[in-house]
Amino acid sequence: MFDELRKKVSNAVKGLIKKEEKEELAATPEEAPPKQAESLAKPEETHAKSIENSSPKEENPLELNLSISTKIKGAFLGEIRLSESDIESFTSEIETAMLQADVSYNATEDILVALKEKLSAARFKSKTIKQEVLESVRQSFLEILNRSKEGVDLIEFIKTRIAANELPVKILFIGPNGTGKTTTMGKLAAMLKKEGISSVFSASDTFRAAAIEQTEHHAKTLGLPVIKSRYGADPASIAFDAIAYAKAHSLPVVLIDTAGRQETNKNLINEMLKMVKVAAPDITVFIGESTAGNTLSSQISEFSKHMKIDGIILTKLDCDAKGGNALSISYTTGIPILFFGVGEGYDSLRRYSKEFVLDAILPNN
Ligand SMILES: Nc1nc2c(ncn2[C@@H]2O[C@H](COP(=O)(O)OP(=O)(O)OP(=O)(O)O)[C@@H](O)[C@H]2O)c(=O)[nH]1
Ligand SMILES: [Mg+2]
Repeated sequence: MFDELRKKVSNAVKGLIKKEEKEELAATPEEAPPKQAESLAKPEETHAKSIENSSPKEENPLELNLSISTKIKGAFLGEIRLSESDIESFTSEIETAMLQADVSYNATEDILVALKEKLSAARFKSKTIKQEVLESVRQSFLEILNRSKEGVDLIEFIKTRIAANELPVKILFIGPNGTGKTTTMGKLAAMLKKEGISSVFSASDTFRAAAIEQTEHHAKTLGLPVIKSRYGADPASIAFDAIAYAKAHSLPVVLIDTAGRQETNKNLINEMLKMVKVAAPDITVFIGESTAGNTLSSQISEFSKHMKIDGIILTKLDCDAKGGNALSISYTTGIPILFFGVGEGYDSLRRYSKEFVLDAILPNN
């Protein structure tokens, strides 16, 4: 996940630094004779090649024309201030990388404004410029993540409700077809179980073939109860029964599966609204697959026109080399990400955190 974006950010920084180093060496022949310059440049090139993973195109991604004043100041003061053209070239490389990685246009533009400001104001030390530039990129990305609403900590929320004896907590899983709703419901049940919290499943997808059996399978594997009916039955009435079961058996959580639906299908959206009315979920989670790219935010926005969505779980991040959605989806939709799905197993649900996203996107050296 995030591999493409990380590689491109890494290339952009390396391109900037490589050029910077060459220019600096050229400007101080007495301090850095040509032979030494060559031997200094080589390890960097070799290192860059090995990281850039063999694509000849990516070996020298940036051709920056550092201004003469940049290199002279850098050479004499040991301090580098990037010229406007340096910054323009570098940020346009970052911009392309972000857009290609499915980061939304608005988020990209806002990140670039922040980044340009930071780079213009900064005085970099020659020896640590790479780390310092990367830190500027990290801070700019962080500012975008900070603008998103904080999501509820689901586990803490449930624990608080248990302590207050306001039960059961009802969690509804919605989203388009095949995004991972049922699987994620199973993963969440497993995570809760590890915390000592039991759930009951509501097999409210009565539409797709084998959907009920899929939920039953999770229930059996995890040793949890499932409330089900026949195919074609009213999904809302199954949710109603599951809630009654939870109350009768003092189970703190009801996990309600739903059939996949497109936001354009009026009948299915109406069916969903009935479910929301009957079950009155405490938390409605939109399950979206990261691989859906830029269509994901419009799907979420369309769904949220009909019902309140409390959080997003972004699945299949393990299958998505781009991963840019993780950076911008909350920014674009205004709805926080709660978890990432990073595989098919029960243990492949990761809690969202800004650090998790930044560490995954940015090269660490
Ligand atoms: N690699 C990977 N696969 C996932 C992830 N989450 C779900 N899947 C797989 O995606 C496929 C669809 O998952 P489901 O849970 O059936 O999706 P759904 O949204 O319930 O599908 P419908 O009920 O048909 O709308 C299954 O093969 C899952 O194993 C994930 O995070 N990573
Ligand atoms: Mg399903």
